[in-house]
This record gives sequence, structure tokens and C-alpha cells, in this order.
Amino acid sequence: MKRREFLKSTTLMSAAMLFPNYLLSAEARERNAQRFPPSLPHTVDGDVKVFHLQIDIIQHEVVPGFKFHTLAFNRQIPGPEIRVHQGDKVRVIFKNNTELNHTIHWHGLHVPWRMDGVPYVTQLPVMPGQEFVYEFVAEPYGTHFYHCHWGTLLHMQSGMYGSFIVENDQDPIREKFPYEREYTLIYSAHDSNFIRNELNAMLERMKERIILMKSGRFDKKRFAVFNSKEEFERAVEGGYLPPYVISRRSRADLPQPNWFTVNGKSYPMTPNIYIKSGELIRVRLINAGQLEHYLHLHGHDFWLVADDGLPVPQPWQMNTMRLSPGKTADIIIEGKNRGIWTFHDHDTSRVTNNGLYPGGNLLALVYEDLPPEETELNMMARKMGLTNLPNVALDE
Ligand SMILES: [Cu+2]
Repeated sequence: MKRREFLKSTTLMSAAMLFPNYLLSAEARERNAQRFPPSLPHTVDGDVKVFHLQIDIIQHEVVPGFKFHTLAFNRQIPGPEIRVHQGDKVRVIFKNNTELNHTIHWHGLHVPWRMDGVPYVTQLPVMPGQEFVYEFVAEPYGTHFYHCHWGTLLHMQSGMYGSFIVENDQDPIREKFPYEREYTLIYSAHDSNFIRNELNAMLERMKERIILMKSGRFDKKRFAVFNSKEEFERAVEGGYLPPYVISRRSRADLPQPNWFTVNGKSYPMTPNIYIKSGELIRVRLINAGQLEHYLHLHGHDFWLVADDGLPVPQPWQMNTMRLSPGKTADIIIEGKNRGIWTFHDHDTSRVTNNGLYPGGNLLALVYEDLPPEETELNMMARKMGLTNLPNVALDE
């Protein structure tokens, strides 16, 4: 395909995906359903629910035409959703298929401390080719997540995160706001250049380290590995320069995210949330990235019903909420203003793709009962006799 044809076809496709009348089509609804993390199936061993997670390097497509190599649980970003009942015994068998170290941390869950996934604190890192078995009881109830805890600056923004939902039959939120449909939205921010450079450099270091270790020539100091703080202090007194003294990396060289994703995708591929007039929906928001997001919903105030998974005793209303890194929040949206409304980060640098608006962290709340005649954007233009006006341009 020639470049011009390619540009033409992607522009048309992007434009078509954003037409209000397209959003209401069966095809759009079907494609949208694929943009939420699938539930991870499990087997049963006695009274234990057994899940399998593995980590691989994959090529991830954020938007049509842009892919990068990155780390992913079960070859998807975000990783699959683990959904269990409060009090369930859970076993997660984690297999590392990469040449980097990893662990899994269960964010918000009250697991036994040796299951907490912090390398060199609660366990050794899960090394290349190794397996580690996490076992715990699912507590407490609510919206949580899991993520890698090795080299988190790289590994988390690479894509190593997924939702972990603990349900309860006596759900206080459902009792107060009887909803039937719910959606999980996981936010992150990625510097694709940083990921590429770091991943390449780390792979080189790990390969070298493994070869040297196997041949007994591994120099601990060169890799900045010590048996104790005292050994490290003695080395420095003896003239050893720690890597942070030699590094010329300044804060300006730290990740500057250029992609902002919801469920691993940037606008226009972000998931939309569908609602009907009179309906209540629950949306689980998880910030697995390194930036704070200021999520604003047009045309509505929503109820904040859970904060970090914990039900809020007196839910209150707002239309813009701050979602700090590591935070989860559950909101209830009441369908009482029929239309198509955007829900996006109000830091306008995050509604861009590689610096261009519109993109990034931008999605829509779509009313399924919107009459087709209300969905036409070009009505005025048609009345004026103008034809072939585009509805959307991605570069303005
Ligand atoms: Cu990792």
C-alpha cells in the first residue's frame, strides 16, 4: 500500500470510528467490548482457585500504525482481570518467559507478607525462565490491581499491570446504587522511547550477567550487587564509585510520557462506556501509571462510591476527580442527560498522541437510546448545501 493510500485509509477509519452514528452501531459496540480486560479463567484444586500468569515481550499496538516492543502479562496490556469472591483462596502460578527479572505485587490486597512481591524484601526476584507461586486469601472486598515490582519505573509503564476485583454478595455499593453493568478502566502513561532504550539496555546487561555468572567471572561491584549495606559502605570507602555517581542521567532524561492509555489504548482506540437513560453504571478506575490524572466527565456529576476499594460511607458527587498514581476509585454514573459525552484527563497534555491533539486519555460516555436523527453532525452543513465535510481530523 502506498503511503498516501495508507494515510487516506487510516484517516477515513479514524474518522468513521468517531462518527456519533457509528458509535451506536452494532459493529462499534462489538469492537468496544474487546477493549476491556477479559476475565482470567481459573481451575480448581480442592478449595483453591488456581490462575496462571506469564510474562513475555510482545509487540503492542497503541493506535493503528504505532506499535512498540514491551512487557505484557499473558501477551496483553493490561493483563487479564482476576475476579474472585471475598475470602476465596487464590493461587497464582507466575512464569517468567523473559530475560529480565520480575515479581508480582498485589496492590491493595492484604496478602501474607511473603506473598507481597517486593524483590529482596519479601522474595527473590523471579529470574528468567523461573516460576513463582503466589498464594493468599482474597481480602478485602473492592477494586484492586496487580503489577510488577521489579524495575517499576520501566516495568510498570511497559504494561505490567492488571485489575484484581474482589466481589461480595452483600455489596454495599450495589445496595445503595442498584447497577447491572460495570466497566474497568486502567490508566497509564508511557514514554515509548524510554521503554525501547531501557528494554534494549536491560536485555544486554541481563545476558552479560548470566554468561558471567555461569562462567564464575561475575564481578559484583560492576553490577552494583552487595551482600550488605556494610559491604557496600566499605567498597565506597575503598574508592568504589556507585552507579548513581557515574550516571549522567538527570531528571530530564527520566520518562517523558508521549502515550497516555486507557486499557492499553490511546484515543481513538480507547474503550467507550455505554449507558441508557435511567440506568446506573459502575466504573472502576485504576491508575497504574506514574502520572496523576484529572478525570472530567462532561454533562454529568458522578458519585464517588469507593476510594482505594473501600466503600465511601457517604458517597458524594463531583465531575472532575484526581486519580493519583496507585489509586483506585469506583464511581457511579446516572444516565440522566442523553447524549454522547467525553470523559478525559483535564491536563490537556494527556489528550495527545505523541504530542498531537486529539489522542491519549480521551473516551466517551455513549447513550444507547440516543435517537439516530440526533447523531448527525453535518446537519447544518447539509442545510447550507455543503457536502463532503469531514467530521474529524486527527491532526488539528
Ligand atoms: Cu517486571
